[in-house]
Amino acid sequence: MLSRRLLPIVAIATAPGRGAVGIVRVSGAGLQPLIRTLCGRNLVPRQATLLPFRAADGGVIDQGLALYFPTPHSYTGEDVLELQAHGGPVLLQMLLARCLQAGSAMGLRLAEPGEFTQRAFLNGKLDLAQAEAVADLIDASTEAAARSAGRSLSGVFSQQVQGLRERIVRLRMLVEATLDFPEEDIDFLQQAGAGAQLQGIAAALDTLLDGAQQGALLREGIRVVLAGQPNVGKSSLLNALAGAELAIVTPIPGTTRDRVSQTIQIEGVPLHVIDTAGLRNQTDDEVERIGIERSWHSIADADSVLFLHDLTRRGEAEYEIAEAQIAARLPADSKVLHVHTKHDLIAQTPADGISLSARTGAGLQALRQALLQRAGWHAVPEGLFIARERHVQALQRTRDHLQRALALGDERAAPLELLAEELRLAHDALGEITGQFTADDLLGEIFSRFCIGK
Ligand SMILES: Nc1nc2c(ncn2[C@@H]2O[C@H](COP(=O)(O)OP(=O)(O)OP(=O)(O)O)[C@@H](O)[C@H]2O)c(=O)[nH]1
Ligand SMILES: [Mg+2]
Repeated sequence: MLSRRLLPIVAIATAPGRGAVGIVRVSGAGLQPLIRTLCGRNLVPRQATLLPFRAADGGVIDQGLALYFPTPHSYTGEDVLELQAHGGPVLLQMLLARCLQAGSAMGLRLAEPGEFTQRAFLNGKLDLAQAEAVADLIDASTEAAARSAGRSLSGVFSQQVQGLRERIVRLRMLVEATLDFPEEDIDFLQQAGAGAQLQGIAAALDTLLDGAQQGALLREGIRVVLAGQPNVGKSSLLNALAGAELAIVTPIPGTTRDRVSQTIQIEGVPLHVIDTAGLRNQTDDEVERIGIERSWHSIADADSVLFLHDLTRRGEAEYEIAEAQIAARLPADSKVLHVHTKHDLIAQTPADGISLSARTGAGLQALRQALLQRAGWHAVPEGLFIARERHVQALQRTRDHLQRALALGDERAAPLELLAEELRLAHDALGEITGQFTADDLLGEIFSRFCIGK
């Protein structure tokens, strides 16, 4: 189902900046005339040819490799031309401009972000979850995320979604056949094992949802905010977790003003740690006041808030009052993890929360594990795939419809139409993941987040 009416597109496919090689990529229908203009000859499909890239006046812009992938055996499914030149930004802009000029008669234009991959999707080269995995592979911030994006791209996730959809289709056919022939009754469904099938599907969906939640964690990571009074050791903890001197540490309360953030990883899960200005009510310093305001914004956005308490100041009246004031303003308990700092100075610790020392590193490992556990991460099963929040939500909706279908199955008097409808909705929700049932505006949003040239 090649969409012939799409005009050809062109973009620089390599990252901006200087490099050994830079690639300009063209995709569209009927690229041969353009190839003859740019390369001065026809190209043998899928064979690298060293040749000069010609300017309009016949001069040579650069010498490099040209590659031609005729439809349908290309990334996009259309004709694709790749010009591999030297990786200079000015040179690549010249080559791009030359392509646009040579292709103007055929309507060649600059590609939008993600447009090559969007065409691959439209031409059935990739499904939507695989197309998203392309972007996730490029954006992966840890090795584990990159590996699982690779697995999603190769179709591991899509196949599981597809397998479940097929099982739901078979069940729907059974239910709808019963609807069409009212003389068949519910007993017919029972004899055909519909209930057991539905239970099997629901169980498989739960496993897939769990995998997708893990995959989404790998992709999105966890936002952790370090919060507490001035001088409790927030910046020291950030530095200890990151293993680098990122934030300034001094004995002066109110050292940190701006947010300092760093992405580290625990077992491959990206952890976005944000150090904030110490929270206090009174300050004459305008900069610190703004910093504190930002701290509260960061806290509101966090997945997890580490509320740091200074063991050396426990019991001081003024300190305890301020602690209570902060506690009252923090979000729901489930988000907050209590951390007692400077354990190297004070051996005795409260029973709740985690005690640690940024100075010696004691307790850091327990903190890392607690963060992973709170985020719902469990031991990495082999064959993990990357997933997005969008996928998790679609799977949750599928699960809701399946649960409702199960409940209807238990009620003998429930109308079959309702069961059929829940199964249809479950089927559609699954189809959103791979793109069978996806609104155009959602597609636009997904692809617009890609980089140009992909
Ligand atoms: N002994 C000991 N001292 C620590 C530890 N963590 C922090 N400190 C000291 O406590 C003081 C304050 O540390 P910071 O990390 O700057 O505290 P902060 O919470 O970022 O402070 P503000 O940025 O002012 O809000 C510094 O003198 C640190 O050296 C620790 O684990 N053990
Ligand atoms: Mg600080």
